[in-house]
Amino acid sequence: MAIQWFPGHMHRARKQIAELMPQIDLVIEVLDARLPYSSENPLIPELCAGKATLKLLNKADLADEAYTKEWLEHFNSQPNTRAMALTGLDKKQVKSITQFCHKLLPDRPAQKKAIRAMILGIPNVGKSTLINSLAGRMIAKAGNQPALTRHPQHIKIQGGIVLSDTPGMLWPKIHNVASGFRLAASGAVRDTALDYFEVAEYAANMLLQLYPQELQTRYKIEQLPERGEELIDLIGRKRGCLRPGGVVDIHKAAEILIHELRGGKMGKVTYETPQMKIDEEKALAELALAKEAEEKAKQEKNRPQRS
Ligand SMILES: Nc1nc2c(ncn2[C@@H]2O[C@H](COP(=O)(O)OP(=O)(O)OP(=O)(O)O)[C@@H](O)[C@H]2O)c(=O)[nH]1
Ligand SMILES: [Mg+2]
Repeated sequence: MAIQWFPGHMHRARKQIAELMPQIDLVIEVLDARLPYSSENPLIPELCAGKATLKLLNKADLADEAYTKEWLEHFNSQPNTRAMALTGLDKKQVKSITQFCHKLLPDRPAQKKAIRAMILGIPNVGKSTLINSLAGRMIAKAGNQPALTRHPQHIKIQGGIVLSDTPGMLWPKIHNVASGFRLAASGAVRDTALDYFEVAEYAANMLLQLYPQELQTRYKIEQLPERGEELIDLIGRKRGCLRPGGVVDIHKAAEILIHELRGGKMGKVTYETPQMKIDEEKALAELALAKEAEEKAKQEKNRPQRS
């Protein structure tokens, strides 16, 4: 089942962001460094209409450094955009954001008027934490739970910048099924809105493909299975998640895998690479074309025949 989570408060947030946008000089889009492609909100280009954008690849402490480097090159080659990777909990790293903001708006007269920047991003990606690190005090509510911030909030920070914190936002339809699973695995979707086993199965397959050694070390497995489903079963056995009769409690095992992945227990793990983005977008475009052709053929078939 595809992942979808776009509750009422996100609809409201979308409207509020659109209303505030004319007063904004700069957009700071916070991405998750582990999934920079899937955490890019497709509503943002339309909401921001050509404003200068700073892409922050946050939670870099949890991501694979080599892939983060590749992703930064990818984003920095886009027009009117700068990207940087950081750990929002690290106040020293966060301080460099203000310099980046000034670099993106070089024509703005320095001390005259504060830069008005809006922080946007998916739920639980670390927007409020960044604001708190920048402000040097707990000013925005932050915590490990998606949809904690419910209303936009404006905060003046040092360096001539006023920041708006906004509620985390997903989008009405996540077309790429794999992206939906990565978002869910990262913690961007309320747990009540997802099937843990399906998400864990996706994550297990992803780890088998990209991080087999880390899996072997973490779960002390000599011979890895081929399929995610078998891996979850094996983790369940290793961790004693057994129901009466020796049957593995796969939901418990799935929970262990997801929590340990989110908590960085397997080391620095990136869920997707720039090459995966290219391949998946190509496959999605082909699928859309095939659907369109099928639709056309159907219409042709149903068109009344002229005699
Ligand atoms: N490991 C790690 N955790 C982080 C980082 N930044 C934030 N977090 C954690 O991520 C969780 C979510 O942080 P928030 O700042 O509340 O996220 P948010 O984007 O404001 O979330 P919503 O308001 O729910 O959309 C918290 O538990 C933070 O401590 C980071 O760079 N690295
Ligand atoms: Mg928040």
